[in-house]
Amino acid sequence: MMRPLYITVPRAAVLAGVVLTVAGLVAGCGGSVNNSGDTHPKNLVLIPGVANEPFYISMQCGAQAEAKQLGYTLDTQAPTQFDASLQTPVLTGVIANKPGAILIAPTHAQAMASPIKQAKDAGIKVIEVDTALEDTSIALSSIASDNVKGGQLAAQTLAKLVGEKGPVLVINTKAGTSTTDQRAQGFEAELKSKYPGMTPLGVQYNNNEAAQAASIVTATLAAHPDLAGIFATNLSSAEGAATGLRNAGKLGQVKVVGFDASPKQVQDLKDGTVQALITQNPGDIGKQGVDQAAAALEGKPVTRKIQTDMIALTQENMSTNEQFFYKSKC
Ligand code: T6T
Repeated sequence: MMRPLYITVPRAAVLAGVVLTVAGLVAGCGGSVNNSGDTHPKNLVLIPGVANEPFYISMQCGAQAEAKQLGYTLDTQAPTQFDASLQTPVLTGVIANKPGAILIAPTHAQAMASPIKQAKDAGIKVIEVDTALEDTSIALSSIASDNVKGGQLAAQTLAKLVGEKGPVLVINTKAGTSTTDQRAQGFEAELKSKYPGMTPLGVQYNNNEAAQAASIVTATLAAHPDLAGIFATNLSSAEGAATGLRNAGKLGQVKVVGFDASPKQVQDLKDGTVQALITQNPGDIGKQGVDQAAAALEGKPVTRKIQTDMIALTQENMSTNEQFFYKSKC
């Protein structure tokens, strides 16, 4: 049976309308849509990977404080999930408002290139915070941890914990996330070159959902009851890995090195549920992102690549490194 044409056409039109409405609403949050060709040079917008997540909240706190200090306003607009299809309409709405600069954590190294290029083409200064695009010609500056090195540090830390032997698993978030892909690469390369006694079981993806990370642990333990260690490449992977081990009654027996330091992760470290956390400095990423945006807007020199601190937190050193714990509010 032939499908009536009107179903297809209006659907496309309705969809376009929905996108415009969402963009308009998002734009509305930051003020009225700017129809002139000019940008608002004193307005900055931060677009994190996902809303309400301690890593990005800490980044926002650092960015907000610095913006205030330098005489800029900073608005934050975030997608509800870490997904390029949800981050794109948020970005489109922000572009319509023509802020002077956008600080963005691209949720996908390739899929976000074309929407972010639209910001650049609209005359908006683009600064990458944390994650980055594969195409390095779009953003003026990228501020992030050295994620390959973070993965290597995780491998060294896990090697000590497991006595340099046994099967080890990597739980990653979503393929195409520049940061966590680099952490997994750094980890695997370090194992290969320095720890022949440790057997990599490969990388599994949790779609940035802690519950999926917990299921991965359950399934891996069923196939490999001798699992020695887990490298969890970010907050959701590490929180979920701890839950999976708790459910399986394997806490302490399987060692976990996680990335990030959310309040739950810090509690898991205190309790001995996980043994180490490679923490980043998201507040500094936000602060330096604002500094670079301001420099670009004021015609001052901009630094293309800036690397921020990371440390391996353990039960022994955590009390003297509380400044590395992530925040739930500013
Ligand atoms: O690990 C951080 C961030 O660096 C990464 O790019 C995505 O995940 C986090 O936001 C933690 O959830």
